[in-house]
Amino acid sequence: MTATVSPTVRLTVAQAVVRFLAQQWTERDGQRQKLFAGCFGIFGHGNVAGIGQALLQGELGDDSPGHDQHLPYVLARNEQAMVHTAVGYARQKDRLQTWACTASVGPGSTNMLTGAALATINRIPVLLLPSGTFATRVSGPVLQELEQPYAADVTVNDAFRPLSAFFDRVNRPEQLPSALLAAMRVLTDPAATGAVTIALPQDVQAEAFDWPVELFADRVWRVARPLPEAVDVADAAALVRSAARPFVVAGGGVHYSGAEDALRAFCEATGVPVGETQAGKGSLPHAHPQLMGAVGSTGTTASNALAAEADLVIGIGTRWSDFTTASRTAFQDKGVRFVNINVARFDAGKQAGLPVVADAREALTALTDALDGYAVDPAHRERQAALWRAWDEQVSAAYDPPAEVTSALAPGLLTQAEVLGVVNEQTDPRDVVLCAAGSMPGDLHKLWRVRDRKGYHVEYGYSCMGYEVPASIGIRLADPTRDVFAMVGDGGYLMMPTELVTAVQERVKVVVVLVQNHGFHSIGSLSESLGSQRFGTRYRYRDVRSGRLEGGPLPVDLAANARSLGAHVIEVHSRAELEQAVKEAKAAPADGGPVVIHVETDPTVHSPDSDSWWDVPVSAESELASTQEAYAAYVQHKARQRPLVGPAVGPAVDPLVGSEEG
Ligand SMILES: Cc1ncc(C[n+]2csc(CCOP(=O)(O)OP(=O)(O)O)c2C)c(N)n1
Ligand SMILES: [Mg+2]
Repeated sequence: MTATVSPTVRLTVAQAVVRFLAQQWTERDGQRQKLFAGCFGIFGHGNVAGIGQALLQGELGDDSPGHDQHLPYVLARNEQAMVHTAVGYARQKDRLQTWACTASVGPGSTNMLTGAALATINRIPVLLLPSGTFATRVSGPVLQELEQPYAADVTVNDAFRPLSAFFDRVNRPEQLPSALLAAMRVLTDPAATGAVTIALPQDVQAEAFDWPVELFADRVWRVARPLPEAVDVADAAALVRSAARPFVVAGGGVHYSGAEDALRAFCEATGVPVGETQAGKGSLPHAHPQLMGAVGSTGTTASNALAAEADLVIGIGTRWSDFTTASRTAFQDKGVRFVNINVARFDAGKQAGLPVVADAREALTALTDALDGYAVDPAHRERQAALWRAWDEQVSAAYDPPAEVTSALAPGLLTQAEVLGVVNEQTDPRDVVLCAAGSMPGDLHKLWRVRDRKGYHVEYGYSCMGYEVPASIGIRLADPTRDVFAMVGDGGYLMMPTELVTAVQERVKVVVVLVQNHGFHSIGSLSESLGSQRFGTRYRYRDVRSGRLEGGPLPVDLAANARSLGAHVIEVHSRAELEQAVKEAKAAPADGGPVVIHVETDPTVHSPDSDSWWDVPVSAESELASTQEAYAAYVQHKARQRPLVGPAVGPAVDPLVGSEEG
């Protein structure tokens, strides 16, 4: 017998990484797409030679019409930002496609840490390739090497471990195939996905090796739709049938699974109303009779009234953040139980709920079937309609404030809700609104009328200032048929305006609505409510006499800043000018690069809300009367917090007396 030798190809580790990534596909519902649209990067020592050379070789060697034999390279301006861009892209693609991100040794790599945390918390797949110092250590300590006296093998890249859904470091070429395969498994696993990190020491990247040719064959990763267990569906259906006031909380999992139609069918058949988390907003279109809008701390009066009285809550694809539960005060029925439909067992087990571990679309379809013939009381539907009408009227009034509000504004200023209203009404239903931090995410959650399943993108897992501009580029790259409107506060803008330059370079049309209010409206209000008197939250000169940050406004011109970075800037000073600016932005050329609309708002006009709560601890001891008063209010709110640990299945236990009901 002659031994068969499998053919090999000689490549560097970096060339092997690039060639492998270019051959990965995902498949769901019979549709195939490339897993990686390309690679974002900023070069320095660590990746300029290894990964950089491999990307160049791919780009120069590729003459195929679709450019799909290599990874297209896009130069970003900040490593944190390029991860945000990749996240924006992957979320818009329902997690079926993403980007790789390459960074240089040291600060280039650690700049990606915030992006890694954001991706993992939001369960969004991104591949991070931080570069490392020498595996051989012969030339060490290298420029930018951490060099810890207590452990010679620790590098700054170890900081990615707690932030990543999967981490590996390739110190030998032989380790690469298993690292790559494990990385793809995690990226394409809907329950495990997040930031996936493969640290690549700079000498290893450039090292040559004979790889089995089959490593680079096209590889398809089927994104699973796990089916629910029949007993779980039966138990969930029994819980719904026994409930008088069931309520759905729709999370991001509804979108990622493409379960919107299944949710609509469930709601229409049963009459169960729906509250939405930030990631789940748009699960039902605006004006659907069962849509009660945002739930939780930034919720609508309609959703929060129904949440408070619900005796059964069905969470779908939600991780139950404190904003969703109003820090465990949203659900006040003493026997409330939870059913959690979630592809991740980790999230399905929260609130001591009945875990239905499954794809959201599959589980909803099975539950709708199991509930055949069931519907809520007609009076419950009427109550939903009345609650929604009352809230929606408040939204209309906030979108178009009455003269007594507008006449009190200083000339040239608008209210924030008015800005959101104008953008909502002047954009197309398919356009995407985007935000992450400040006071706008809460207002958008409550007020924005979503008309398309992919029309709303607020990153509120990490709520990271600076996400907006880079993520808007990712969304636009993912779907050039939609205009993207990034709503950015002045604080958020100042954190990461730099990617406007990347948008210019790539001729990517994004519209940034820069809402200038000279500081942190959000944290200012929070500070005031906690007794801290807006301390340190306004952008002001330090006053020479008091030594405090309470002098005049700073002579900062963010419109000029955006212009200097290459954006087309429109400055507006009235509602009519804003309407015109949105029209102009929409009419701007599709490949004309970024448009920035600069608008000033009055941060003292608040949007309507539902008197919900968010738990932020107040100083228990203070010399300030404002803090003492806030602490007294805090203690009262704390008393409304519920443990939410009652078992979902079995007789209800009255937590107040500990006796069984009925
Ligand atoms: C990177 C980062 N740092 C700090 C915070 C805490 N934070 C949340 S909102 C906010 C202020 C945002 O200011 P701006 O963007 O102007 O929005 P506004 O509050 O004025 O609406 C801060 C500092 C954060 N979310 N992200
Ligand atoms: Mg601000």
